[in-house]
Amino acid sequence: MRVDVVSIFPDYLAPLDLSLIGKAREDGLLDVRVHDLRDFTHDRHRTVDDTPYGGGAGMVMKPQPWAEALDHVLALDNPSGAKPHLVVPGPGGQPFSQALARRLALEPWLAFACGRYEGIDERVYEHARDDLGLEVSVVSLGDYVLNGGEVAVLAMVEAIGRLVPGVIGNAESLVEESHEDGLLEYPIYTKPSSWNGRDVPAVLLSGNHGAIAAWRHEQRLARTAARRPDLLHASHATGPDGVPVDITAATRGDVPELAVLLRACAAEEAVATGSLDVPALHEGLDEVSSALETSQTWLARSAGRLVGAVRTRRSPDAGDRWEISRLCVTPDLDGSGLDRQLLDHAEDTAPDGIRTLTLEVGAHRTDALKAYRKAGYRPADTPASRPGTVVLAKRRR
Ligand code: 6GU
Repeated sequence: MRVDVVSIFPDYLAPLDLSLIGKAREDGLLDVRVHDLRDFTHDRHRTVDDTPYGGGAGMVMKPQPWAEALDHVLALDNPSGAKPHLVVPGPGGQPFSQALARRLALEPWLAFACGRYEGIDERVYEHARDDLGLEVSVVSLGDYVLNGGEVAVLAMVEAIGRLVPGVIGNAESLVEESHEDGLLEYPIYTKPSSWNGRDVPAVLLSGNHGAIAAWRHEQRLARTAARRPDLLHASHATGPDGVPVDITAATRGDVPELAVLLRACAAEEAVATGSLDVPALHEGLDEVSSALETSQTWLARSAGRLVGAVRTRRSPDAGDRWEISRLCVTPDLDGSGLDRQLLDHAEDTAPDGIRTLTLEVGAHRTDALKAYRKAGYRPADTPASRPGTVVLAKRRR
């Protein structure tokens, strides 16, 4: 992976030479290049900032040095043939997460633009998107304010870099870690078994691997409940076949994976009905992406893998009706209860004022019809949108 960082404090990024990331650079797995923004100024004072139009506190980074710096980065030799994904760290961005790190780790080339002061002139973002054709993401480490993006870049490059194949020798150590599956890590111990009057939990010395795994899972749940209750969805306690499932809102980066999942479910339905008149079958990347604007899509992930999805929206015809659609689960989790979890989630996220929940389902899908009946759905008098399907409805408590 190629990484370019532009900053007015290039020395700040010196730690990228150390430890695992430094080793990955030596091994040729990461090609990290740091650039000084001031090299792209032309005045004696190497000025990169100026006062804000409209007034207000602080200074704003000028567009011209940034445009030249980006041109310079784009003109550098570039074996992948791709354009960089431009990441701008800032407290006003989307939250950085393990999921985002995983997506960014798939990019052949990342460029980081470290802002200072109050930030960068907005036209730099527009120029990068519209004129240079770059994907631009503003990304925040969390809800607090740093003086500049450099520390954030150190954190992000470390989190992303370690996911690049080969950077971490033991790929297994990447799996059972805090945040990979939405639970915090269990407590760990090493020798001696008794230290300062404190003993290692006996189960860990028992040699009973089943008991150890069960204890560790309990510890993960307890710890997550105590420290990060926001991460705990009901589904963790009741996950299908003991697989913890995390349900989160889909974002644009999820679209390619989501489109594949929806196609798979649609194909199954097409085969079952012998008809290609299944709307989801004809949804490509663009349709799945634009549906994110007009509806909510929820994704179920288990250990990072996309295993299910459901779409919800307020009915455009009747404002008190909540439409649930595209409920889809991977074949290996069929019958695991995940579909019911997704349905519950779709219902739980309906806003106040919703009186009726509706679903449209193929009339031949007897198993699904039975499951929806069990969940409280009954045939509705609303007309179906296509032949061979029925609309089911449920009154909201
Ligand atoms: Cl990425 N940048 C700055 N300047 N402040 C932050 C941040 C980033 N994330 C949280 N606070």
